[in-house]
Amino acid sequence: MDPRVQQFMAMIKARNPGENEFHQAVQEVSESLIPFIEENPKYKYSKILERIAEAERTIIFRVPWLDDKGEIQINRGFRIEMNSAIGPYKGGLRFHPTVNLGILKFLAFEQVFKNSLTTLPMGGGKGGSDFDPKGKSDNEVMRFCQSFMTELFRHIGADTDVPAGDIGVGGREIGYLFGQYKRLKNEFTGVLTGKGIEWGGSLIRPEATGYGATYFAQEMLSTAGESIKGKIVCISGSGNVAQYATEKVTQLGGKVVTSSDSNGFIYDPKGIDAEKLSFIMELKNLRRGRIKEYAEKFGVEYFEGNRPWGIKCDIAMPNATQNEIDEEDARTLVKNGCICVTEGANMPSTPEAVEVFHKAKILYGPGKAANAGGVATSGLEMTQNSMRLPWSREEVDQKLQVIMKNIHATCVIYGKNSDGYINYVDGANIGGFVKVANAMIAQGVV
Ligand code: NDP
Ligand code: 2IT
Repeated sequence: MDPRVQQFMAMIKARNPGENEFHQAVQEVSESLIPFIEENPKYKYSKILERIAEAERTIIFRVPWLDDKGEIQINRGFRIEMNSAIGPYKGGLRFHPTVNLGILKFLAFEQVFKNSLTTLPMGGGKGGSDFDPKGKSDNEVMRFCQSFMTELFRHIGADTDVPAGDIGVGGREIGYLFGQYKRLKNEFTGVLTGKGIEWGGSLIRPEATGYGATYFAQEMLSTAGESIKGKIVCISGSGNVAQYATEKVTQLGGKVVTSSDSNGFIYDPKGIDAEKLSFIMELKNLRRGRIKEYAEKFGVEYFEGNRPWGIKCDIAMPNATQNEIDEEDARTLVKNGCICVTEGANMPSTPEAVEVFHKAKILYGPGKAANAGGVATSGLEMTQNSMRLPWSREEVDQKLQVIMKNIHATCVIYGKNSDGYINYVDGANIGGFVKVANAMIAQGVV
């Protein structure tokens, strides 16, 4: 490891003990940025890297609620307000039993660079709770969301901090959170994104992360004279991002052969077409069941406790969670002829897996670039809310496509090596950094 990175990481680890995912995210970014900062000393003297790795504000709170049996339950709520140099804090809320401070800090840190890449005026933040929505009734989820917002509301606002969804937080949860915010503040504002279409939401926001990751894959493939048409695609996850990635890949002529949840994956060699996808949407979004049911319904194989990366594919789209592709999975993908990895999830590949992709010189689009379409469309929702005017589906989709093209172009500017290989990790990290860093310098020591 570069001794300068080693020294910086020793400081980060000492200040943030035990937060492994946060260390992982900061190390990846510092490996790209430290050489760049050496060449641009104004960032060094202003200690931008040291400042950017320290949250502006961290809020941790108790979330008590009553379950259906009348028993008191206690969860922990968080909001990490990471950086507001270029706009109000912006980023999702995750409700999952694995949520802790280190995971939300890694997500908030990534969000700063991702939001900058979108070109829209959004700072970075992330929040959530260790609450597990699985197996809870709608009423329990509502009472939890109301209690969560009863504390969070005093820290957020349309010009301060604008949360949205992430794992375990979809349209239902955003509805309950928004209702409680409005009641407490007596204000109807764009304080959350991912809202219902009848009450301030943007068309295409539910689709945007999965669509955007597919558009990004398209851009990467075009640099190699390739396209999605006719390609076999392995997708992990079966939630919001996975569903709409499956839809867009299929529309563009690719064949998605896998879908998964935390219990296992299904392999459908004929491809998950529109009809089968609507079964997944109903299964996951309404009945809240397990992906295993797909195998029973359509007579395909189900692999309990496994991830889909052993299935031969041209394109891999990890759309579930962090560190879901390890070194061995990456080797298997490359050995099986995979030419492109586009990350709908945040940090789904371990550092060792990323090294395998880079050594094999395949197209590798890291989450902060590839999945930025979701937050970009949240930014478009904020614009529509401020104007109090809705845009059509086509208009938003068009803007999303332009934004994904621009993010790709930024990655090429900052990530192209002398041999022509595009290192999208360096491209996204440096491309996302410059605007935030310049804004921080302009705003003084704050
Ligand atoms: P959802 O909650 O809608 O879906 C998550 C999916 O991933 C489910 O299939 C879930 O399975 C699976 N999953 C979650 N945790 C694990 C785990 N520990 N191991 C294996 N599988 C797991 O979330 P989203 O689709 O919104 O988010 C997916 C990823 O995309 C996350 O990394 C998120 O941060 C990222 N992302 C989301 C954006 C958005 O707009 N929603 C924007 C940008 C990135 P199960 O049902 O069994 O839990
Ligand atoms: O990781 C992400 O970018 C999100 N979960 C979406 C954030 C947002 O504010 O739309």
